[in-house]
Amino acid sequence: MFAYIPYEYGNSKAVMESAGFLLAGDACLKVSVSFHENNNAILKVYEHRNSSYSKLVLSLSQLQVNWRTAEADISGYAKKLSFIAQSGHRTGGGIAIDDVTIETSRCSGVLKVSCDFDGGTLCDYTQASDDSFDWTIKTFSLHNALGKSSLENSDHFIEADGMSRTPGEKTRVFSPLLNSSVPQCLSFVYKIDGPYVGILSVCTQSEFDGEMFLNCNVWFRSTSKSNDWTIGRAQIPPSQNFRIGLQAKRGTVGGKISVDNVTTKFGNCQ
Ligand SMILES: [Ca+2]
Ligand SMILES: [Ca+2]
Repeated sequence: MFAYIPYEYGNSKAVMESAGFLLAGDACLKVSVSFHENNNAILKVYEHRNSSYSKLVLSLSQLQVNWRTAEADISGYAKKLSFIAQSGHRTGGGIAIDDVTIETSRCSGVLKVSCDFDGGTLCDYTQASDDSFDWTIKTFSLHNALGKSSLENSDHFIEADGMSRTPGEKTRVFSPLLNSSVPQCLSFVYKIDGPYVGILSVCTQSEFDGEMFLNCNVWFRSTSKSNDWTIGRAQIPPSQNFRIGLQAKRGTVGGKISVDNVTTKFGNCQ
């Protein structure tokens, strides 16, 4: 299904309503979404509980051509969903959706961990503010993507540039809150420009008794194979109300640490 935004339809919307349904309890909506050539378009999903009460459950606005599965918690009182494609003030392009499912358990949040950064977005990751610099989204040049099949269609990645930083300075991005009763394997590709440039770590951050605990020993490396793109896999233990973080720490030499194609799956890393 594709909501196309024609030339004359700025600031307008297309609404699609589901059939009515009854849920036995809280549920999880999953929908595949792809944005085409319009960085003002927004997809919103509302749950309707009765004729006078509806609630926004999902809002996506990132320009991302690659299909991505989004998920949203739905209350057990929901009886209908509506999908609203808003054009914003720019015209042209549109929003495509596919594979709409409702699963009868709360969302795990795990889907929000996967991000390929393509289209220049951090997906659902956010920059930490208690660190000393930020990851930046960079565009691939054809040259550095060549010969790396896992990066063939990649147009963006994230980079921690330590050139103008001092040793020990750190930058982190964090996933949204996750709940997982089973282990998961986080996989990604990474590149560390040379020895002593720094350390890339996978962290978990959780709240306990009102205090935040950060553990960046989940996985860490100070080199990548031939200083080039290398596959990394980090085993994430089951936990409640936690975030996954990617941290780069500047070493004694200025250089860049890069990450792309972050995905996750349930189970142990092979
Ligand atoms: Ca930061
Ligand atoms: Ca990418």
